[in-house]
Amino acid sequence: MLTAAVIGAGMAGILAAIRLDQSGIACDVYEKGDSVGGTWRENTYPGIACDVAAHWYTYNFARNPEWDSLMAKGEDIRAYFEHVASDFGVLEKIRFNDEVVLLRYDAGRWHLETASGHRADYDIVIAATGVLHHPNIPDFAGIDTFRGAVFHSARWDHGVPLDGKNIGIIGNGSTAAQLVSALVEGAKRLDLYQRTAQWVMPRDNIPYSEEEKALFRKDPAALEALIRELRSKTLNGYAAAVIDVSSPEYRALEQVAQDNLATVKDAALRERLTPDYKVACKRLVISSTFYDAIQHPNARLVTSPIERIEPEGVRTADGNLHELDVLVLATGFQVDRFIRPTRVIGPGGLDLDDVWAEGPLAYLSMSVAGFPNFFLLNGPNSPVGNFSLVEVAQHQIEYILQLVDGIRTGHYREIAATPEAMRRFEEERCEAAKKTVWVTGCDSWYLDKKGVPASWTFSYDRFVQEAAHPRMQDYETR
Ligand code: N01
Repeated sequence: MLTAAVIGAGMAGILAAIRLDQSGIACDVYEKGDSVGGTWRENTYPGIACDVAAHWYTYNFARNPEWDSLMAKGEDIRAYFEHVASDFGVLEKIRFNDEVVLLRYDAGRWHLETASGHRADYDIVIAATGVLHHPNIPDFAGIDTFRGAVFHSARWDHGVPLDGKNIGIIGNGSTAAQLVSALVEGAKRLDLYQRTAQWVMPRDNIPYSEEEKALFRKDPAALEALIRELRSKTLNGYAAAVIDVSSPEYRALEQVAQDNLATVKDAALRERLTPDYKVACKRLVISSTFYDAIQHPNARLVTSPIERIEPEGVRTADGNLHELDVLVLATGFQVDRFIRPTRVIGPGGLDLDDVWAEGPLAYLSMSVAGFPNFFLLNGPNSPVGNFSLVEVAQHQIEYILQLVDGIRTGHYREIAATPEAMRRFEEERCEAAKKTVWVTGCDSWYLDKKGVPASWTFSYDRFVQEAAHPRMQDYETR
């Protein structure tokens, strides 16, 4: 029986474990944390929710008729993944609290080592380590001198009281927008330190009635019809818009964001909230509450650049000291890490860190030339954006299982993308990037060091088509 190691027990790792098991491949899952859920375990900040429709953000073999509203709370999503992992027998396969530090390909197998010294060999490795995983903690001068509590949004300290406190939030991405909405009411004062204004799309979080939930329980076809509708609305609107700024879909998207901004009553505040780049160049903030929250009497938008952190609070370039009790770094993530810092050494000592020295690449986001039987879920250049990464991972695991099937049936022992396929994919991807909104004059986590979008730059349909069946001529087998 073939054996596989899955790295990470978040949404994609749970999926991989289930599908490997169903395909007759024995697998162990390695998880450095103490529970499943990945990003939904790590991000527990007040107000956390998924701005992708909850029903679409589920595995197609484990739908959940119980969602309370269009977009689910973080804790409910985490509970969903915990349930699925338990129901499908994944929990027993997981080695918790042990980080994989080394993967070395030797004599046709992957040798794995963990931080605790555990060792094991596998035929196949699937990296399901997530994208938004390693917090980006900017090096603010004086941050160590701050007398209050300071933490990153993905490392929330629930022991720190917030009610009646002066709270500062640095950054104004999707995380900060949710935080501001959740905290402004209870805070004495809430400062939002904005370096670059964001476009905000309104989306009401419509609740599902008990009747609707009863219907979804009784009639899975009705639930599937709803998911098809949610999916096509996003794919025909947002996903089509961002890859072509001259499209009618893009103009429609632009209009909604501009109309939303126009609802900010105070002209001076509106001016400061107005981005100087195109709608959706950065990932859209989806929120029907953010503009109200930032206009709340407790809220202050601070746009003077941060000069340093002092014991009492934040000193900005205009000379003002903003006294704070709590400082939250909603400053995003290092998005080019993927499986790293785990060392991955392929045949002949090829080091993944060297191959990715200029930035992470993978053929169709799943296979790296020179690294046989090593696959990634939601890897480099994978589709990201305001749509379901669960669905993306599902397409990818089915593709990977097709590649693995050739090993299982003895057609070959090893498989990896050819260097030529990787090169061609990357060239086409960079060419397609030129038409996307992400390169129209803003900085964002979508762009790599060279300013090229690190994500899937083609249509979502193309992703679905490419992921349907491997083109075997793009693979080297032995
Ligand atoms: O992080 P971000 P995020 N000084 O990278 C600022 C997903 N997500 O955690 O724009 C001052 O978007 C930075 O400023 P600037 C979603 O995919 C999903 O909010 O670079 N400011 C920016 O404002 C999202 O896109 C949900 O000028 C600094 C902010 O920090 C992704 O996570 C909810 C700074 C970082 O914004 C990341 O979102 C939440 C510095 N030195 C998140 N460094 C869903 O609902 C950085 N900033 C699915």
